[in-house]
Amino acid sequence: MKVLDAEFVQGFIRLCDDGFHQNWHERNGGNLSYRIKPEEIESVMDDLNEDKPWQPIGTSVPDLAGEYFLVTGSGKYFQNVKREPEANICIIEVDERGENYRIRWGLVKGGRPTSELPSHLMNLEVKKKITNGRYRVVYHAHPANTVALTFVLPLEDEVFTREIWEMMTECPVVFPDGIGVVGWMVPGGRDIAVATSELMKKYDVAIWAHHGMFCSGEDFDSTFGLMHTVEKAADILVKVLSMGQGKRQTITPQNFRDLAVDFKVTLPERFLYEK
Ligand code: 2HA
Ligand code: ZN
Repeated sequence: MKVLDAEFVQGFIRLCDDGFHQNWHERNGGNLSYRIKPEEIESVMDDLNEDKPWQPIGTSVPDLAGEYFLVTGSGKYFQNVKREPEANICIIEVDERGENYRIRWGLVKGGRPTSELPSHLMNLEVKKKITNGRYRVVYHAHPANTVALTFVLPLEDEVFTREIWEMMTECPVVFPDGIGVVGWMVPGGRDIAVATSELMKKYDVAIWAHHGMFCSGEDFDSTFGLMHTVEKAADILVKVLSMGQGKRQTITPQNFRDLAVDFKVTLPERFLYEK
């Protein structure tokens, strides 16, 4: 099969296009990665090349050794992925030590995988381990309301989780484990990758202060839906804060406990503090 005919590739392209239309991907902002299933890579093997050199990942991901990933290209625009996928995304193979990668398909006009490859692969490695291989998608975007909140809320997991949960009843059902936050860091390197993958051990959502958000999930729909839900709640919170009078009423800690019982989710008590 041709790579572009594969369902996982079509799903990847659709997420890029949907994200662009949400206004989350100005210029070359954001990046996406997908850990390809063995039967999926097998189905497109005839369409892969083998002439590109091995390059260092910039970090070490031994638990991803020998696996294949579909990722966006560094400096490429989400806006262009649907129009010209073979020039803007690529399939990479990770070597047997988990330290190097090579391009096996795509980026036909040149380029490298996403500048955030260390963060993507370290997050995918953590998620593979703790979900027994279920999670396959890591998505990074620059949604404006979530970024705006990093200028006015304390950069604490408990506060971000609680304030965003309060904005929409379904939030704690969609992400019962909460949200992690890191203070401002230089993007693109190993340090921010390590900090983010530490958060991914506990959460499916990590916010980078004054920059953007990372989400992880089983498939494209659930990962995009998670980003969408957090950003929608952040949009409401920005409106509430902008109205200037504070909250007159809200969802209380006991309301969350009642919700947890009926919806059969566990909500950690550290997020249900008295204010
Ligand atoms: O430009 O979003 O974090 C791509 C990015 C880097
Ligand atoms: Zn970014």
